[in-house]
Formats: sequence, structure tokens, C-alpha cells
Amino acid sequence: MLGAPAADASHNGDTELSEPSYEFSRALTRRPARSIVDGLRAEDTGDPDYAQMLQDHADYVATLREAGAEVKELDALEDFPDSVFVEDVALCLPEGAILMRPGAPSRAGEVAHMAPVLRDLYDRVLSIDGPGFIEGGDILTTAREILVGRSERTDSAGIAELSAIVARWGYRLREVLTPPGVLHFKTDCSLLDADTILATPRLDASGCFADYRVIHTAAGEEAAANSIRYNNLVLMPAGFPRTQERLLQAGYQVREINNSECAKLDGGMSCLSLRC
Ligand code: CIR
Repeated sequence: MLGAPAADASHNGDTELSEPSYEFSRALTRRPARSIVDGLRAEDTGDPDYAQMLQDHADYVATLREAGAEVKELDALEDFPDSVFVEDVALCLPEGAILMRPGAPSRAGEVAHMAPVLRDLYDRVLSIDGPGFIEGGDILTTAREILVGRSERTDSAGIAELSAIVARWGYRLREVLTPPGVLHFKTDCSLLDADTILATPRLDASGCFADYRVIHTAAGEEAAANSIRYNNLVLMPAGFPRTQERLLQAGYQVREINNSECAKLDGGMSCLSLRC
């Protein structure tokens, strides 16, 4: 059902994609704000080091470019400490973009800053108007469906509103559960290819990936689950050698990026870009 973007896509790009769940031509990122030290976090393990974060972010952007992305780097938004995590404010699909409604009150204002950027890229930009909430980190688009994890940030009303929007474009959406204590669904999983998911054993145990091939993160390396596949590369956070080995053994090309500073704010590879 997914995967016929070229004929009626509203995306202004002209690349014809054969697998739009991981083949992209563009990415949007936002430079980290100095206010990132005030970013949300479940547990305080110290403030991120701004210089290190800038370096890591530059490496991330360079790696997306290596994977073939035309990257648009948006200016930092000092009023929004978490605004570097652009993934949470929108969902990009070949047919159009959808502005989210973040469940974190301090992040609600980020959406208005992303709206004009997406209107430049897409003919169709819709939005979640509420009363429900939904953040992009809870959404995993695979080749067959859109999985959305209910979480502290994403509720059933938000999911239902998104479901109605994407149904018009022929997508099937499945509501699943983000594990308790985990920020977002994609904190614990990522798409590796049309049939394969990298997931933590705790998320996979819920059964939500029963119809997929699943590669587990190694014990103690759960944070490796927040990786991304972008064209031929898998971008993964550095420091998870046993999970990396599993991906290499399975035939993926991997690039490691230091994520120590984003990790202090519960962020990983997916949160730092919108891929379109
Ligand atoms: C937050 O709590 O909203 C940010 N500190 C981290 C957001 C990470 N985003 C994501 O996993 N998609």
C-alpha cells in the first residue's frame, strides 16, 4: 500500500523513490540552540556540552550528506531548548507533510517554526489540530504501514487524527504501545529495510513486530535502537559494538556518530532530522 509516491506525490522533489520508508532525497535539521542545557530529560545526568553537541551535529549532517541527502540546516531557536529534535514536530510522507501536536507543552511552539519550511517543500501540509497529542518520535513508517506508539507524549486521540489523515493517502496505521518509561516508540526501534526492524528485546516482546524480521540490540546496548536507515547507510549512535556487529553481519553499511550529549536529553539518531 505504501510506495507509490511518484505519480501523485505532492513532494516538490523530483527523485522517484522505490522504497520511500528509507529512500530519501532531502533532510531537515536544526542547529542546536545554546539553551539546549535547559532541554527536557527523564533523568538528570548532567547538562550537555554545547561544543561537543555542535561537533556531533555537524558529523550527523555530514553523514546524511554522505548518504545522498540534500540537507537544509535550519537556524537555532533559542526560545525552544529541544528544537534540535526536529523529528517530533512533523511527519513527512511522499504525499505531503503533517504537522504534529507535541505532548510536551514546552515544545508546542516549535511547530509554528517548522510549518513555513514544510510549506516550501510540499504542496500539501496538513496538521494535527487536537484535542489529542502526537509527537513524531512515536511514529515508525515501514514499507507496509505506519506504526504509532501510545506514550506519555502521544495519546489515542492524536493517533486517531493522524490515522484519518493518512488513510486518505492509502496508508494503514496501527496503534501500538511505547514501553512504560521509554520516551518515544522510536527510542526503542528503527527501520533497517522494508522487512527488518532493529528493536530492543523489551519492545519486541510486546509482539508489535510479529510480521517483521527483527534484529535485537545487544544486552546493555538498548540506546543503539534509535538509529536511522537513510538510503544505503545506517546511522547509529557510537559505542554499541555488539549491536553494530549484528548490523554488519546482516549486511548493512553502518556509520557511527557520537551521541553522548543528545543522550543526556533522551535523544538519538532519528530525532535530529526530518527525512523527506
Ligand atoms: C524531549 O524530551 O522532547 C527531548 N529532550 C528529546 C526528544 C527526542 N526525540 C525523539 O526521540 N524523537
